[in-house]
Amino acid sequence: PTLEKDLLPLYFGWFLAKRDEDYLRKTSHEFLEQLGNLKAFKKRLQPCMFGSEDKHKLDLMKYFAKSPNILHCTSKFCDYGKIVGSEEYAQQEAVKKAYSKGYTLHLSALFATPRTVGAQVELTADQLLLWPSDAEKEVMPKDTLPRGSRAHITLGTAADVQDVQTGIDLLEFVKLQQSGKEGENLGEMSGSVAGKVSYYDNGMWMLNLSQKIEVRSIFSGYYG
Ligand code: ACK
Repeated sequence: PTLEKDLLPLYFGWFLAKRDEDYLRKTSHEFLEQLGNLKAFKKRLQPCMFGSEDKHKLDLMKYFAKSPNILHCTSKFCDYGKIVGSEEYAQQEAVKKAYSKGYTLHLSALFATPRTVGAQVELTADQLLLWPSDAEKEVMPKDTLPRGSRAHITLGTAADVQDVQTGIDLLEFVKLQQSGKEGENLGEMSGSVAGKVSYYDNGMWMLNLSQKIEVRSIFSGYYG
């Protein structure tokens, strides 16, 4: 029997190798711990923001209650083919060729908002070939943001927030940066999360890593 059509996954993306996934989860915890302990962070907490009813009991790890089972960077969300353009995406030569191949992802920043915590992924030219041309427009139709600006790894979300929000939050940072707002420089982090911390209002924090984190990944589809 011949299959008429390939099965389409829930999404295509880069899936982190186990050891690098473990390392990134640890790094994420370190980021949240240092952020929670930052004087400037506590000072700028709005009532109830980040579950801060009691400033002395603030626990960001608890606040970001959910974390994806498999850390990944989504390239194309297909919803098993229900999303328009999924079939076309899957049929692209570049996508077929890349399937099951190894890629190194470069993480340039970690960020936290009252909704999500994530890593910013800087896609290489090779990786951009697998990036849908409408990914940014989908979220911000009125803006022209650089291709690949939405590329991210979701590290955690607040209790009632969906994973898709992480890329939307990242685009909010990028949009502010594009309009010349660099954020308020409010200190530094050290160790595995060394870098400068910037604040962008409304509880939006970004750590620009002084050294990019590199993680190994496999480009594939998730069918679960
Ligand atoms: O963290 P993420 O990129 O956000 O990884 C998950 C993955 O697909 C499985 O749910 C992402 N996702 C969910 N809905 C959408 C959507 N409408 N557009 C783009 N990505 C999505 C989610």
